[in-house]
Amino acid sequence: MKTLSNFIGGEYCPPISGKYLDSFNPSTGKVHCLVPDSDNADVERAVASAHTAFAKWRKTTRKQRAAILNRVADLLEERIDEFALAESQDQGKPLSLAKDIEMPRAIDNFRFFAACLLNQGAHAYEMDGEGINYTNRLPVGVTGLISPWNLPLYLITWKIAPSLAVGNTAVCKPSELTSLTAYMLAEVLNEAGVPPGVCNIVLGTGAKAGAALTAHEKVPLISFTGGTATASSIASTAAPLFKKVGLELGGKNPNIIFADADFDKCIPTTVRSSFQNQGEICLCGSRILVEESVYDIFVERFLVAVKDFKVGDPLNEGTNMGALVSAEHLNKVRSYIQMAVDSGGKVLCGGDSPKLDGELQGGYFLNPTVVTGLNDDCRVLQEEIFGPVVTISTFKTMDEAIAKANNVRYGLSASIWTQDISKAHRTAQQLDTATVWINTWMRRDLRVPFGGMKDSGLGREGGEFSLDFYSELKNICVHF
Ligand code: TXE
Repeated sequence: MKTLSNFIGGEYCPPISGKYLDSFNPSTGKVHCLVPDSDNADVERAVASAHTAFAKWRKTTRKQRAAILNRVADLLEERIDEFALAESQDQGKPLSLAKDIEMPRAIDNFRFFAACLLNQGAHAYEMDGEGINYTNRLPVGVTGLISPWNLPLYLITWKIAPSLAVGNTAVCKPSELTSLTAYMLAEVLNEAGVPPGVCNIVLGTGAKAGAALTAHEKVPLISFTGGTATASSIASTAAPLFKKVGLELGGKNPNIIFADADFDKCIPTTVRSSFQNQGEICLCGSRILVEESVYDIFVERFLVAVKDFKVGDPLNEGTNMGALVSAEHLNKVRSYIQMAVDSGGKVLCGGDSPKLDGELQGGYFLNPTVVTGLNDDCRVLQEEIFGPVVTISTFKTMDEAIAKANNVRYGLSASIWTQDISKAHRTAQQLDTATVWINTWMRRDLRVPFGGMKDSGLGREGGEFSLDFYSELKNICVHF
């Protein structure tokens, strides 16, 4: 069993209190590493280290910073198998998903923001021959980066790369449930030449380490990805301190399937958008809305495809879905299935756990679950379940589909399936979500604005939007 430590000032250090938390392998239910239960004192040390390092790091050239970020990417790539295995064992996700999609995306985060940095220009505003304004991006200082457990390395690197690129230093607080790959990243950062103190990692709970970081007066920016309730508490701490805050939160994303959809493409993608990573992705399409005239055929074909989506040992090549992240989360997801039954819903498949052998019997597995027959205002269709549970309901017209899609407090993403291009655009324009995919799902381009409307978040990140968020814009006006 591994005992993890914090990473402060370029060194691994145990929590000052000497206390640790158990971290479980979700596919066996056994403790597989001990995570520091860091508190105020550790955060204080990390912020002090980041603060000292900022003075030098902010003065490095863009070329120097880009070279270091690219080196991080290269070293991660060399160790991709090791990182993918650790991520799978720590989070429960299929090894193939970690290796083929998430680790490459984590690596891309570093390469992408290194390139962004080298390519960025400055805006200038001429004043009719009288003078000119030009606008600089300055680093903000020590950034607090708080990330969740569903895509651990991918989401923490999505924050570290742009923050460091701009010239900030960072104190990262990964989820206490999945700290292993962030801990391993520390070694890569050192080896790549990230100077001591530029990127610190404090492990522990949100209530202690996360809250201390959020409240710290020397941390002027907080980037948070996680649940809406936590975000509300972070926002209320940060607002009176006038911190910059970026919040990427949950979703209750609709998949709108019109009668003319190309089912050969729509069905497999909708199965993935429902159940990839055990449904533990904020972008999962958890509400499937199908045009009434094709409802029966859609459900029939969807169920056939879901039966082929294999749940089991995350380390097996052919596994599509692994274990949920924790026993507590599994219970939460099960409680929504029970709620669906109690509310008169019909469970068409799933709802139970697969029968697995050996050590896997202790894992937090759940079969992909499809529910129909619920009203739109039922909590199962309103709240983020964040597990392998989708509902299917019907609509008759485009307006009804849009009204149903928008009838939730969330506004993260949506998918639309139709071969009628103008209907697709008209629908997309009217959806209250920050991202709309047409005839696809989760096709990411790191340049585009990413974030959420309504209760799905505040602000946008990605490309130039990240560079803006992680910096202060300064305008300089020159009179001719
Ligand atoms: O996340 P939390 P939880 C949703 C999903 C899930 C629900 C709750 O619906 O079921 O949120 O998940 C840290 N101050 N998403 O409770 O608590 C915490 O330690 C500062 C959607 O596990 O939001 C972790 O590092 N930090 C989502 C991070 O916040 C605090 C991904 C996220 O944990 C803190 C995950 C505090 N007071 C869950 N309390 C997405 N958008 O993808 C906790 N943290």
